[in-house]
Amino acid sequence: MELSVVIPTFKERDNVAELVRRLDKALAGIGWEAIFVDDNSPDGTAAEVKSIAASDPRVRCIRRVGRRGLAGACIEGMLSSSAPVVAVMDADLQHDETVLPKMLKTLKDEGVDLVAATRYVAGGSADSFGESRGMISRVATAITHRVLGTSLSDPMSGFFMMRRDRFDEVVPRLSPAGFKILLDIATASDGLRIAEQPFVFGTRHAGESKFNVQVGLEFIGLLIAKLSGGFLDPRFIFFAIVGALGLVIHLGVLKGALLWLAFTPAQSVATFAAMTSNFFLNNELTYRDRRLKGWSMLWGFLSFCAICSIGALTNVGLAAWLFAAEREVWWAAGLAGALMGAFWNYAMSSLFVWRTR
Ligand SMILES: Nc1nc2c(ncn2[C@@H]2O[C@H](COP(=O)(O)OP(=O)(O)OP(=O)(O)O)[C@@H](O)[C@H]2O)c(=O)[nH]1
Ligand SMILES: [Mg+2]
Repeated sequence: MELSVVIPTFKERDNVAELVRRLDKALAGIGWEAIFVDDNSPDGTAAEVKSIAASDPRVRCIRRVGRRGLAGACIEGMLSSSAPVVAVMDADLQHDETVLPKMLKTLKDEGVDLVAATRYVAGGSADSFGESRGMISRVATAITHRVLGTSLSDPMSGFFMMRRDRFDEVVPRLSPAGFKILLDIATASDGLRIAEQPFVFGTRHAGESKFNVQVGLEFIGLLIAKLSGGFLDPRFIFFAIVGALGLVIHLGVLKGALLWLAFTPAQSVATFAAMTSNFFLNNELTYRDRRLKGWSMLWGFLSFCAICSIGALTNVGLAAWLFAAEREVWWAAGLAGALMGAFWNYAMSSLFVWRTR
């Protein structure tokens, strides 16, 4: 086994067979395996991979249940490899598999640790992007260069190959949240020797793109995390973004409720509104990779409420006391109470609701 090709999938059933066919052709003469990491796609992607794997031992499927996230899926796929070299590529056939042998050769012959496939050097192209999507990609690339100063010409490509021993070294520092695993690896490791391989970005074969606003938000989270030198975890940044939104909701509801209610009940209503929106947004964004669904979501919401009620007691108590003491400056009292609650909520819900470290 020379090469494991890790392919994260979400709703890619109709691309699987074609991708395996193309890998078989492109990697003739190389000992390879394809590891599909599927987040329990509702379209039956995992079943499709397994039906191919049943007669082709080079194909494997890791089916993850109750978790979502591109970076986490790539990390798990790479961790399951025992080949000396691992590659990551998309399943939608936008990544040109015919450059894989060249990347492997560069890795072996030039003594580098990682070969990043790039659309943004001579010989590469991203013309298949539509106008607006192409613009978003170029702007994000420019911001990344300015903010992080990475040497990668295409930090967003998501198509790369690296030595597995170097991956094993860097993996404890990677974040499973987010979309941009290549950027994370390149910036998390010191002295990684990187080469680039131009490729022509193709058009999606079947299925739909997963690119959306949330992907953009996660990207911003990763940038801030990197800017802080790894001090701030992207998860904490998402929690802070949700918290800031919750604060806006809190103050808006408080202002409205004060039309009908006295301060203390109004602050309680505002707290409940912010708590509810925080739970759902955190479940979708901050803890997306461990998103609660169905009954566990209900259970999670109840325990989140229980944790938050203790936070809310201190919140309302502190705010009411400040409101009395500070001669009725409603927003300062509301803000102080909400902040107090927020710290408690983050620590406790990370531990007990979504059960992260
Ligand atoms: N396992 C897993 N794979 C994912 C997830 N989100 C996206 N993917 C896969 O990641 C790859 C890239 O996703 P795309 O939807 O093509 O997104 P993109 O390439 O950034 O955006 P486009 O340029 O619009 O195609 C595909 O193989 C997807 O199936 C996820 O949450 N979990
Ligand atoms: Mg794509």
